[in-house]
Amino acid sequence: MSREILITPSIDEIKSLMRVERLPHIWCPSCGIGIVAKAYVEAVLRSSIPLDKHVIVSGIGCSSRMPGYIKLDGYHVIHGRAIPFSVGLKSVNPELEVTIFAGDGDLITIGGNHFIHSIRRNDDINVIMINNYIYGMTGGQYGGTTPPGSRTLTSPYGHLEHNFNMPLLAATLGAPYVARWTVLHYRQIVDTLLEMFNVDGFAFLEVISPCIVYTDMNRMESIEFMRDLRRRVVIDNDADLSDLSISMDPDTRIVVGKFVNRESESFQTRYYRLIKKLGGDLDG
Ligand SMILES: Cc1ncc(C[n+]2csc(CCOP(=O)(O)OP(=O)(O)O)c2C)c(N)n1
Repeated sequence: MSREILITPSIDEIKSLMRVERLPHIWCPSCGIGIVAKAYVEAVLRSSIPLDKHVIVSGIGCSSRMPGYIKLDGYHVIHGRAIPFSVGLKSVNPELEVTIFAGDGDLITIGGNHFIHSIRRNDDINVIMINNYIYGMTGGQYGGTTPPGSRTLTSPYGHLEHNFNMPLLAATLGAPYVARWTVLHYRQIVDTLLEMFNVDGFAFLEVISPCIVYTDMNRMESIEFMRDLRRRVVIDNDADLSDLSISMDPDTRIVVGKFVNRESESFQTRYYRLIKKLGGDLDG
């Protein structure tokens, strides 16, 4: 049972968990990643889990620079491979609360195969996917979440492919916890993370975030992207998941909320029960 602290941490408490000596950070002005960083730090400080049990894992990309700025044990591994690394970490250290920060390119484009199999197994990890619709760090190539019609470095005349509807994909594969917010929803992100820490299984959060590379190529200012988000966003926890695709069409809604929260025993819980039944010594 969770015993979260209800009081918002002070700025000094937040700073105590940031590697302030590494500032300035690499994120561009108007990037949304820092908002998610602060929300995560707040959730960690308010969680009932000791700081030395929280671990951050990331692959490669702007979003994946997160472990460099947060004063917790962190691992910056190879591109697209944050999930298998985390599964190993969690499987041999089941007391850890492992959270992945990934870009959409890292998680579902280069790393898509790991995503589907980890949800199938129901690994006990938290996955935050910061969706800026492109591979940001390398200059804006399209990936699995790029909305059709978007201009990117590799689709200068408009992207011809469809994008993944991530909450639908995660829920269909069986993830016990699935949510989507935007960087406009700081409070909801904190609240969702606190719930994710208590899930025994794959907890997935998509956060839609502006990227200056993407907005430039689509001939808008990042602030317009944010205004567009604010205008189009609808909170609907009971939404029909097939209705959650993200489109460039300004007349369509972008649905956010907590869509799935159900019990489903994780692989690690099943694994340790088996070890116990076999009389195994976890250290041997
Ligand atoms: C195996 C491999 N392929 C390609 C790259 C080059 N690369 C570095 S960062 C990056 C893009 C990351 O994009 P995303 O995961 O969406 O994160 P963002 O930068 O947008 O936050 C790519 C393709 C790499 N480092 N390793």
